[in-house]
Amino acid sequence: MKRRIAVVFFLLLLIVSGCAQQPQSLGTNEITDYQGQRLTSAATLPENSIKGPPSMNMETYRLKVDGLVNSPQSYSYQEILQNTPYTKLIVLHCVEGWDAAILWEGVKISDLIESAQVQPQCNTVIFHSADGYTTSLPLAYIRENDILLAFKENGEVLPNTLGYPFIVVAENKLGYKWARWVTELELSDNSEYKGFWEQRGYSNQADIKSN
Ligand SMILES: Nc1nc2c(c(=O)[nH]1)N[C@H]1C(S)=C(S)[C@@H](COP(=O)(O)O)O[C@H]1N2
Ligand SMILES: [Mo]
Repeated sequence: MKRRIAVVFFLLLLIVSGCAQQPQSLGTNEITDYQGQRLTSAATLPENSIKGPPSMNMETYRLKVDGLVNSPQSYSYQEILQNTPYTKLIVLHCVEGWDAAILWEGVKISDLIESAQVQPQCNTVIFHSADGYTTSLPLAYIRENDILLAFKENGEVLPNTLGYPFIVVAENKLGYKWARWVTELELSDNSEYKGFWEQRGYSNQADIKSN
């Protein structure tokens, strides 16, 4: 009987301690694990952009959707964020040999371009960035894989080094397809278009081998 009381007492103690107020984090909101997988902290990534991270003026920032469209668009940062957000855990692989598992949050690129009324002959999206960098991806790949334009990584607003305000999450493609500091989505019918690294000999396909 005594033992029974002790057990009940112990259980009550567990419940009460479980209800005790948990301390609130005032520091970072960075997510470090997702569904059992360890995430890579952006702070640990090498920064290897062609000219170093550009400083972005968000007062004047616009994301343009143009090229072969009937209704060219020019969106502010806030307008982009009004689209439905999605999250995905996707690994970024750089040709330099490192990779990073990051939980991305962003909007579907297909949602952004449809309102511009894409002309039927389009097969390619060319990405232009604030540092002069360019790269491209097939339009069908973007539509079929729900490719995101991310504004958050691991729960936090993209840091400048990772492309603030926006990075293309080109899943299953090598890092040089992940345009950062994106300022323009140009719809094109040139499937042979070659961006900065592609002109210098890297594969335009850029598929990652394994995984
Ligand atoms: N605008 C822009 N985007 C860019 C680059 C760049 O130089 N400029 N580098 C690419 C490369 S090679 C990689 S691996 C990824 C991630 O680069 P990071 O290692 O500097 O984070 O960004 C890609 N996007
Ligand atoms: Mo890279």
